[in-house]
Amino acid sequence: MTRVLIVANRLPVTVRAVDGGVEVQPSTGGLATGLLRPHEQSGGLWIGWSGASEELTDDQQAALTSQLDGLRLVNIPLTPTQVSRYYEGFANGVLWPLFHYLLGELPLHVRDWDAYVEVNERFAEVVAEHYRPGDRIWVHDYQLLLLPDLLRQRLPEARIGFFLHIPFPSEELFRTLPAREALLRGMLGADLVGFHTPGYLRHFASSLTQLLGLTVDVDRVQLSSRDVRLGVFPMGVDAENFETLAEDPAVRAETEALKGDGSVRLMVGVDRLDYTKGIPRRLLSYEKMLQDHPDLRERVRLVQVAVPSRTGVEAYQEFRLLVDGLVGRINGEFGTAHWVPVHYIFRGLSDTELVSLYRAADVMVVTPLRDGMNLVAKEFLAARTDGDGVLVLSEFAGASWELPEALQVNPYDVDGTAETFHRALSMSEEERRARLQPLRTRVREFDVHRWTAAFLEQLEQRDPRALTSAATPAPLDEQAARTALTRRLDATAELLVFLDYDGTLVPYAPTPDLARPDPGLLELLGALARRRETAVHVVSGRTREALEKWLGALPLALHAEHGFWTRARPGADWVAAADKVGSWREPVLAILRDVAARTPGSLVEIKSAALAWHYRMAEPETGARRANELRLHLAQLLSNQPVEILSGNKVVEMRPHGINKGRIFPSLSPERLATTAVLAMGDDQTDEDLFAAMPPDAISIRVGPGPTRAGYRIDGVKAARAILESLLERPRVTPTEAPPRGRSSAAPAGPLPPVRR
Ligand code: ADQ
Repeated sequence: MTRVLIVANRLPVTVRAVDGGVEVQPSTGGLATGLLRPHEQSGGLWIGWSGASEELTDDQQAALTSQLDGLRLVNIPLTPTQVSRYYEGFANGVLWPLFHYLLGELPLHVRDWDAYVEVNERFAEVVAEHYRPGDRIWVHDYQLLLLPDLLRQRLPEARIGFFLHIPFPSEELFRTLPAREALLRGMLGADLVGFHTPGYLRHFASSLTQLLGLTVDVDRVQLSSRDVRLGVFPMGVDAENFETLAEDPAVRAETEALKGDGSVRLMVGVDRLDYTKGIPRRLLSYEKMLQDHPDLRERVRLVQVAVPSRTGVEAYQEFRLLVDGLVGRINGEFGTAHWVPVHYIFRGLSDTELVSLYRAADVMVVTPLRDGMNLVAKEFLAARTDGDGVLVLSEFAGASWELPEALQVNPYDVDGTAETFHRALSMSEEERRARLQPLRTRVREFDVHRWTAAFLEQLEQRDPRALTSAATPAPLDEQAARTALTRRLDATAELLVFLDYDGTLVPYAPTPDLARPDPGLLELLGALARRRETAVHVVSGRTREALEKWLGALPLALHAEHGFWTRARPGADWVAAADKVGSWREPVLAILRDVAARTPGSLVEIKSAALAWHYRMAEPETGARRANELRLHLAQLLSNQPVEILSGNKVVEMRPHGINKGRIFPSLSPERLATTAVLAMGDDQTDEDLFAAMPPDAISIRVGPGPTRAGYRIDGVKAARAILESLLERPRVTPTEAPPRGRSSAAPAGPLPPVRR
């Protein structure tokens, strides 16, 4: 079986320094349980920090390593400074509150970024040291957002998955982070990025669009050399284990003891003591319920368990005092000699204690202000083999979209939550059972093992639409393109060059009119066209007028509107490829004008044969959405018309059928082809027609990202121009196998003789 390398901030153990050595205890958290199976079955490694923050002696360190080795765990020791800056400072002090929408908990001045980078790099080094080809790497959570890309740089071929256990916040909030772009790029190093809910995936996709300008196609992001898939994998619990525990005699006995004679109803809350979990507002709602419904006094009890957590972070120390104060206030105000309204436990519970509470609860209250998933809610459901009990669940817990039959509350609405608490306590047994049953079924079906398997299976699969699929070999890089070009030039006598304009020779400008050629480009094209035995064609979607105005004086062949119009040489007439067909134009133009009016920053371009709607300056998400709607609408409208709908780079274009850039390639005899080097460069979908029409020996180059049939890919306009310049550095020499010079001066046997001097 393929080895899985699990990489998480923490190893699934607790380490304690003891006299003369260390004590290593396995931990039983949700993540540890879920991942233990692939860890054991795949024979892989788990790489992370042991949690020991104090400096261990050399002997203790050696004892620790040897014990961890036996469990196939690899420790990444952190210094006390790293713990305080990377872990408590940046990960828990900045990312944690921000990703949970709690900006008020952020420090005024964020200073620990460098420590976060340093530790992520340290993780990358250790993982790379242990990596063997064929291993799958699965990186976990917000402490390691940079790691996927750091690994990609070291291990370009590795299959890397990343899962985020906490929410991914809305783009509006995420963008407040100074290091926002670096964090997104870090995550994009993975092949598969997983989230608990579709909402988090949407927020991430929208951040990629708004902050990095990337296009996300539902669940896939196209980078220049590979695709990244996005997926939703709601994490589950080990339901079977909770069911077994629930039937344990010790649990049954404890449950009976907790219930007593049934005269006092039990509400239960179980959380880490964390400000995201909503404990203070939960207490206020409970207090409000006691105020509004005095009949409940002495007849209800809230058991609130809080495990100490992140006690080194200042915000958590203050938070503890707040909770202590509220508990004291409610107990002081409502308590009697016979009754304590809030039973507060500040420690971790054993499994038996925990499951007994789940079983004894009349109402389980899970009301976080924000929570990636929340496993407590699912553990409660799994434990309720008796089919009874009510779950009150915050709509801001990731679990809420999977558990709609729970009583959902907005935890910020203290009064509303108080009323829901009351409703939960008053619910009939029939309704309680009817609601619980589907919830339990879902928790049993989608348990933690299914979660792990689903993620790993998807990581294993190749995306059928990916650029790197076996059917289309991945394009080679700039260096390979140059080598191939040199080799081809050495073996041939003539050179034919086909160049797209926008995005290839000049960068995109806010409006089409602003993308005029700079003097450097004019000089480059002029020199290239004057190169011996060389013909240069510029083939663009632009109008005749634009090309004539900007490039007309150069000795180039120009092709406007994707090859609808052609001008063979300066001063020659523009020739149309077909009659202008037009019955579809008027209604389409009216639609485009309407869309442009409703989409600020977009505009309509009217060409003689084609119509285009450009949305480069529109707000990216609105633009992309309108483009989709437009394509769908036009596809229906034009289904029986001789019109093609094209999606270019931030443009939707309609043009007569059969007119595309591919048609301009002259038909050359096989002998002529053998002695002609052909180079084609373009950056968008319309250039794919050009590449498709190229002979097998041609060097076709895609400029920038996107799926392509081209043999090579380069970064952008700068690289494209550099390739053209390199042609000038290689003066034409007649190779021995090339035909005599006189022959090459004859016009090629095609409709469009290349321009030559
Ligand atoms: P957490 O924030 O830790 O996890 P949660 O999902 O509720 O939150 O898991 C807590 C775990 O700790 C549960 O297994 C629970 O049983 C246990 N626990 C809590 N209080 C306890 C107590 N007093 N005694 C003993 N055990 C206790 C992060 C995200 C979550 C996400 C998980 C998994 O914040 O949103 O669900 O990761 O992805």
